[in-house]
Amino acid sequence: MPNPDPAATAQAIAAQDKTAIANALNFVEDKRPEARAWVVSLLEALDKNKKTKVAHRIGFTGPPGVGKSSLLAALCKEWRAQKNTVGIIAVDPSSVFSGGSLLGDRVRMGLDPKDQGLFLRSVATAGQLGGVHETVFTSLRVLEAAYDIVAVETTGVGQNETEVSNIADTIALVVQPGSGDALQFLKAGIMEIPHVLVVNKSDFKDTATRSRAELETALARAQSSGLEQQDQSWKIPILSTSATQGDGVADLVAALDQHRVHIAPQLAELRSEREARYCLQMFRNEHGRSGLQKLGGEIALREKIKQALDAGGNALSIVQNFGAEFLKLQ
Ligand SMILES: Nc1nc2c(ncn2[C@@H]2O[C@H](COP(=O)(O)OP(=O)(O)O)[C@@H](O)[C@H]2O)c(=O)[nH]1
Ligand SMILES: [Mg+2]
Repeated sequence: MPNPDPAATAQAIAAQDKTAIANALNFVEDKRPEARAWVVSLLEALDKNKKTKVAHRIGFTGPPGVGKSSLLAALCKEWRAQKNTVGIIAVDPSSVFSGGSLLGDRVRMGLDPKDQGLFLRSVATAGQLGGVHETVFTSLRVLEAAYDIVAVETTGVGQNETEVSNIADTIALVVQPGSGDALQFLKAGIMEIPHVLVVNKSDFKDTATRSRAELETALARAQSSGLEQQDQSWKIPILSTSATQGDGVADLVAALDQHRVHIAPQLAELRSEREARYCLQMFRNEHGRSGLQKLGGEIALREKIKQALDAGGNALSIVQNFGAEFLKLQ
């Protein structure tokens, strides 16, 4: 079967055609060179008919089992009630969105599988987080051509958070009561990354209150001991939610929205900065330190990437082009 026409696919995506969107995501996840070339054409076509409304890119991260998927399902209901359309990618093999019980899960979570304004996709990690994240950003680019809010769920601590911070405008870190997660996060030095902290399972009343207090202390201590917070003018809120009972979900929606409004004046700048970091990281994943050195070192390459981005190039083709340049020098 011939590949679909990228321009026609771009239009179908903008019209929220779920078959076209799913198809495009299949191409994005396909590592073969011809698939990549098709995706580059698609991204160019998507860039040509940009929406006037810029989508909010949100990352949800945290250990497995804390309720990220459940929380996203609850958020979806709230967002849809507010007439926002939503596209979600869960990078998590155990996600409630995944597997054969997909439909059943959605119904159980109270999400309408026929809802035109809601798209859920899960990506199996297969132990290859770095690899998955390479495609997630491109997948988000596809989804944001169709929807108002695009969210990605990732599991884990450390590396994943750093990676997701190159992709999303707003990062929510989700923890659960009684696990001591908050303190671990501080030790791992990743407290600088999230913009919103969520203690889910607030229905575990006492431990939830204790965890929240623990998190508040930990955050205050980290901030006073000079731990870098990327954006000093943003006060990181700590929210308690119960995904299963719906408590605090509206407040979380409001907090995420407040962060979107807060960053709006610098959004273009923040995104281009992050996109350059993301390109650099993809290049490093593929070609290692020797690749970086061959192309003049990290700082020089980042500058070249920025120029290519400013000239309107998309991340995928930029990384490909520098990859080709490096291979020629081999
Ligand atoms: N009691 C309670 N259980 C929850 C809550 N949120 C999620 N769970 C349960 O926690 C388990 C893991 O949830 P899931 O959303 O898959 O977590 P994820 O791995 O972070 O995506 C499931 O059994 C959920 O039903 C909550 O707010 N309260
Ligand atoms: Mg999950």
